[in-house]
Amino acid sequence: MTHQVRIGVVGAGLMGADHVSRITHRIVGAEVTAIVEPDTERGSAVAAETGARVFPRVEDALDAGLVDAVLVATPGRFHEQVLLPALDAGLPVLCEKPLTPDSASALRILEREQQLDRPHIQVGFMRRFDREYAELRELIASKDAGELLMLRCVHRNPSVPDSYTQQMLINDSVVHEFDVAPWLAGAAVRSVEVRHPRRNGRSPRHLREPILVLFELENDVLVDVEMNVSVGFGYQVATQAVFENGLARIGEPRGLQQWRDGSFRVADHTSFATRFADAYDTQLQRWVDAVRAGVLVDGPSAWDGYLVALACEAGVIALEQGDRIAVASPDRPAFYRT
Ligand code: ISE
Repeated sequence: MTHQVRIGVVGAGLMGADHVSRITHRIVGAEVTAIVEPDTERGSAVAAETGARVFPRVEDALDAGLVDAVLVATPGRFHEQVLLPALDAGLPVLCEKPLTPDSASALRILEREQQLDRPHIQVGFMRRFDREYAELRELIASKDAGELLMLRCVHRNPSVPDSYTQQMLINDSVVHEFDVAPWLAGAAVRSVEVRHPRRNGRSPRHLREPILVLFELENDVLVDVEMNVSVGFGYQVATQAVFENGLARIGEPRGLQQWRDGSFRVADHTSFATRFADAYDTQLQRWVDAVRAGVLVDGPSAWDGYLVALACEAGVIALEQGDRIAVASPDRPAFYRT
């Protein structure tokens, strides 16, 4: 493709607007030509900086012949109704996580995608594009520190909106660890268990959190995730990897350091938008480059999204029942092996 990739962004909420701005100001080789948003006033406000046309339905944007690729940034429950027409039109898609909210709908997407000549969907698990995560993955694969034994993860949000439900601890938040830990360690999830420490008095009344999620991978690596969404003080996503011959840590605060008034302070993030800003940029640039090169996907595929959906379903059962729940992670079909 010699011209700019013409991207249709579906959903003009927080993530959609952020991606529009990223494509317009920081990414090369692409432009936003269509915004799909049922709230046309909101769509027009986001379109203002781009000159993109606003459509209420994805089908209308596709019929207008204005897009070469689709970026899906609606809430997950609307993904299937966008992904299917985009696949029918044979267009590459970058779909914000999750692929879809459950494994049955994810499977429908896989079936439709496999009617095409190659994978067309990339799922927006942006952590895979964070430099430190990539370095840790290389360290694990190199075995320089011996075999990986454990991944000890913290995932802390300052607060969550009232619309955030108990199941979202798994489906909206731990969903990231269900993608990134298998990617780091090179093995799928085998089982999930959820434990509850003392409840945080700061938590919204309808949430029982923090939670401790323990999951085993098929290569016996054990992963623990402190999922904690009412910490107040900041946004932290950090991992300690325990090896046979050493430790590695990523995600430590790296902001401005100050020694003052008898104390030491390091500036830290308060939102995933800044913590993963570089990762979001890299993810989008690499996807655009892949689309221009005709490769279409350079990152987690719809198959990865399906495996995550299976792990999340087990995670929600574990959250509700307290037992260790087995996850049957099927083998990757040839279509998804690159
Ligand atoms: C949010 O939707 C995200 O994807 C963030 O990365 C995560 O940290 C947060 O817990 C989610 O609610």
